[in-house]
Amino acid sequence: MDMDMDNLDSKRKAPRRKGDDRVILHFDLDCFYAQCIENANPHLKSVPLGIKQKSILATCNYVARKHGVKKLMGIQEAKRLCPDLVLADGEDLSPFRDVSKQIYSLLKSYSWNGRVERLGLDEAFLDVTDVVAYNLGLVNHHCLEESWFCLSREDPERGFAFDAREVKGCVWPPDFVSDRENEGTDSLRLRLLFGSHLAFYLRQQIEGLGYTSACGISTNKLLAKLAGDRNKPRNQTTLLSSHSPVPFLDPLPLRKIPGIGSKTITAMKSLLKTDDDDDDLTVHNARTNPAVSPFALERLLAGSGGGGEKGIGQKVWLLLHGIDGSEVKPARDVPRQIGIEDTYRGLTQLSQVRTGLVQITTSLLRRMHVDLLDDVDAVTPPISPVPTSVGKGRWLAQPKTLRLTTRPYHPPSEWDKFEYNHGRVSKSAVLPRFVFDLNIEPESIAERLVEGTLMPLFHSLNPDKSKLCIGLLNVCVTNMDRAKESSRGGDIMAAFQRQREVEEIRGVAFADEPPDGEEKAEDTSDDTEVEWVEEEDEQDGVRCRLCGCVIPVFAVEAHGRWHELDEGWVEPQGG
Ligand code: TTP
Ligand code: MG
Repeated sequence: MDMDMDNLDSKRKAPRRKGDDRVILHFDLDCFYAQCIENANPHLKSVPLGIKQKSILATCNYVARKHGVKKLMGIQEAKRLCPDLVLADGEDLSPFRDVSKQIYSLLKSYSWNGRVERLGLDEAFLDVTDVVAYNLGLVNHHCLEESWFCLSREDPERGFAFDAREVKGCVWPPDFVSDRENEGTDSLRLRLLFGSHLAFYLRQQIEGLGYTSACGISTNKLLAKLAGDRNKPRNQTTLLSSHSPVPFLDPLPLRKIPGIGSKTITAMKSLLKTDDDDDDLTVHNARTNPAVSPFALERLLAGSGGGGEKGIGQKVWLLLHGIDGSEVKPARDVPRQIGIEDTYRGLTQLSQVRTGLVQITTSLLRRMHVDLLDDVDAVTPPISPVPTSVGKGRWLAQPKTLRLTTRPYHPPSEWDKFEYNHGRVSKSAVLPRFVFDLNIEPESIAERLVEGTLMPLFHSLNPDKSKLCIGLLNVCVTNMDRAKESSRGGDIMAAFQRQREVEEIRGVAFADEPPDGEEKAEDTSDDTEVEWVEEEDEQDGVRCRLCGCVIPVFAVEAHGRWHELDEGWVEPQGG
């Protein structure tokens, strides 16, 4: 044990940087929901605009931000600061998801290695190491100002002209001076410089769709994301510190570091023996304090009661030094699951539940058409005033399972007693096959699904009708059955049918319509959702266990829903 301690404590030395050979871009759309609404209503672009969800602003445009209005601010406070604030409803997330998918598809189309990872609805990482390396190999070092950036290996004319003497956009540190004479032909600076021009080009393409963005360019995901935050909106920042990112990170509040959540901050405070406000606790405080070491962090975070995974101490220590080896995950053309939910101020009647379920299920079917059909013409254009009617196209994947989740309503007076997800329960059933019939209107399918499957699931989750008071309904399809490669050019539905027959023989149950949803249902207690914790020092807010942000109590629901948007694209927590 002592040997281990010595060994680990010797690692308190600043870790050596390795893996600076990547070029990673991080895109973050500016005031995303607000831009979506503005594009549908261009007259709103010049006025202060807030996007309302229940009693808070999910976001606001930059005109409103000039008046001091902020994301997740209460409506009353925002109106006080900016009486002219125009409010638009942001309850229906479908338009935002549509735009998100459109922008993600655009970014994917420029990737050679398929490493395009979505983060929430409006952020994406791209690993463009290969594109940059290819272009570095082509560049004429004697005529850098007239360079050509090739976007395709097959078609040399597909690309754009650029000046390879200068980094495009902002750089950090702002006074960076390059030693061009001695840097060689494949220096870190040159690679990042190429990355900056590609980032600018991609931002212009996104602007072609009507959306401005910020971008960070660096050698890993952590640094790219933090670099992009430096100059917002409609800008980009390349982190050029060739020796160490430590001076870039040191002044940042610890809570700004992705991967450092509330548990780590609490552990850090106990090591530093401080009660300082989280905003005052910087990376520098943590990194330079002798009490903080990989071992000390491991003991607190992974040891008994800590609950973190093994190696978390070292991981946090590396993050403090700007080292993040995590890969940009390959893009998936089909999400793992698709879920839609809504929150309510206590539904007490079964008829209200049924109406809520039909609404959610109709949105879910529309979402399945957008995400799972391969015919782009089949879907409504983003922010269309006309809802999608019957879809066309072929299913890329068909989910096999339908899951219903409910949670009781907790009035604000009880929020100090219960965690956000207190009382959350789930049950699943086989997803009936009529759902994939593209000749039936989604509304009719939704009605049938609610009557035949979702209401029976609801009854089994909430047997006591006298105590009915529902605060959340979530309907989710999962367990994706992908079309087989061999079916390309053939009949995809037939391929699904064959696959199902094979699986039936193996003993996997499929039913076109379960006669009784309850009978078919299985318990899938869902512990992968957002968790919230009350902390004594946080009088005004609740800390999110996922991202570490302190959220005003009234904004908890909206923030929780925002995390749950990731459901379809992000690995389950701890998974
Ligand atoms: P963000 O990227 O955090 O915010 P933003 O794009 O509005 O603004 P910025 O220019 O600072 O990037 O989140 C993206 C969208 O997600 C945002 O438009 C609204 C929504 N959202 C929520 O609904 N709840 C939340 O708690 C947060 C943080 C965002
Ligand atoms: Mg954003």
